[in-house]
Amino acid sequence: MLTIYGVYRSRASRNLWLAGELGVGFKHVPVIQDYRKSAAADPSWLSTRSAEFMRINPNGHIPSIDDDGVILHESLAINLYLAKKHGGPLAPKDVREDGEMAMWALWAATEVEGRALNAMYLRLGSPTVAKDEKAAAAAYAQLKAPFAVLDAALARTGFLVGGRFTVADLNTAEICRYAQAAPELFEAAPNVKKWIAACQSRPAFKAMWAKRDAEPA
Ligand SMILES: N[C@@H](CCC(=O)N[C@@H](CS)C(=O)NCC(=O)O)C(=O)O
Repeated sequence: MLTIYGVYRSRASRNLWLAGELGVGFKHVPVIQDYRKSAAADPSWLSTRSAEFMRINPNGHIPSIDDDGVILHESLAINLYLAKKHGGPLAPKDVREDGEMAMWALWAATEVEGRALNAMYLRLGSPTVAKDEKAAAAAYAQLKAPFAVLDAALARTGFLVGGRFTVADLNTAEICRYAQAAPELFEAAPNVKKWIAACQSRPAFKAMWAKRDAEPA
């Protein structure tokens, strides 16, 4: 049995979306970020720093999974593992595609994720960051170059690996989602705009998103 730890309003969304794509049954344990534990829908929800969850993930971060005793952390690594375990079109068909999917996961995490989150907090504000539109615009400008790289990669087939929707698209789209408070970035990268719309129109994304919306903000 697969258990996914982490509320929908977290990077666990990546794993919850993928489980839906794969049609894999799972138990969901809604562990919530410690800094917003007052938003828990139910007092039984664990927080990321609770002793019980820290025994699962000593980093005190969500998501984690327990897949029949295989305990993994790191949302993108979890998705690469689940895709390979269950196979099918989302998974790599050979070692070359495996390398390409790992490359895109690391690319999105290192070239896009930190910048996109920082820029989003500056544009929209967060519990710890005050809104600052000038700083937000400067932060979004740092994403122009990686978005141009992504746009070029999508130009031929509209997907990142193997000419079909795979876990590489899912992982990368979930990270690029953090930049969607900046429509100007997507206007400048039409292939990225079309690709993320296609990713987010998938039934499994919509099902995940509906559950995320139903969670307390
Ligand atoms: N690189 C990790 C990042 C995990 C992470 O920072 N998760 C956030 C939620 S999206 C978290 O647990 N924050 C709560 C906390 O630090 O207490 C991954 O992709 O899984």
